[in-house]
Amino acid sequence: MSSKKPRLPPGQRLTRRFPILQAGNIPKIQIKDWRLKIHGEVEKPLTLTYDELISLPSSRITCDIHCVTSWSKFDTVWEGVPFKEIIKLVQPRPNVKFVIFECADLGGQFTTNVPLDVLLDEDALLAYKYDDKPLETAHGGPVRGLVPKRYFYKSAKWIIGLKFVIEDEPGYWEMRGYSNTADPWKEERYSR
Ligand SMILES: Nc1nc2c(c(=O)[nH]1)N[C@H]1C(S)=C(S)[C@@H](COP(=O)(O)O)O[C@H]1N2
Ligand SMILES: [Mo]
Repeated sequence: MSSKKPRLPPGQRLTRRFPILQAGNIPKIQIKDWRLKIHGEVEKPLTLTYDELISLPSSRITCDIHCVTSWSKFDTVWEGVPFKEIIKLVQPRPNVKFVIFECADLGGQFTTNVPLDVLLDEDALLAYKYDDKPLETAHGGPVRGLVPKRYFYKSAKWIIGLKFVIEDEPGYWEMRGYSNTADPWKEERYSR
């Protein structure tokens, strides 16, 4: 008997395409105008330009992604700054438990919330390349969050802010019936 974990989470279908999904319109952000404001409960708040971000230590990872609408895509290749590097720079206060990803779309109203411990994993990135090319606008460029261990709505496109918080703040989809924890392996699609 094999106890090997299947590669496709429960209820998912494999796609070879890369669907483009967002709640509103795709915002246009010029790299020269892009800023990432890192704030909240941190010792050293910081605003990064694109050049400053890409000069930080980076990693290139291959991972599978899983959308709550039930498509999964295997072996996606990303490059970006591991979230851990951001933590080193800003030094969250000891009681910080969540990070709110703040995005440029929906007039700045799209957010998603991720527990800090999930972002300590090596595969949690601020991604600026996909398939070894600059991240396309449609997929969240210049920079998006990548949190492959959660459904893909936790991977925020067009990020412009990271807010470190003590109390959880459910984001756009999390307030609209989707799971706050969003673990594809437990099939946590909807909130109860
Ligand atoms: N800023 C922002 N990020 C977002 C979304 C969004 O509407 N706005 N949608 C989420 C959802 S539901 C999914 S499935 C993925 C889709 O990413 P993709 O278009 O690169 O496939 O982005 C996530 N991140
Ligand atoms: Mo999604």
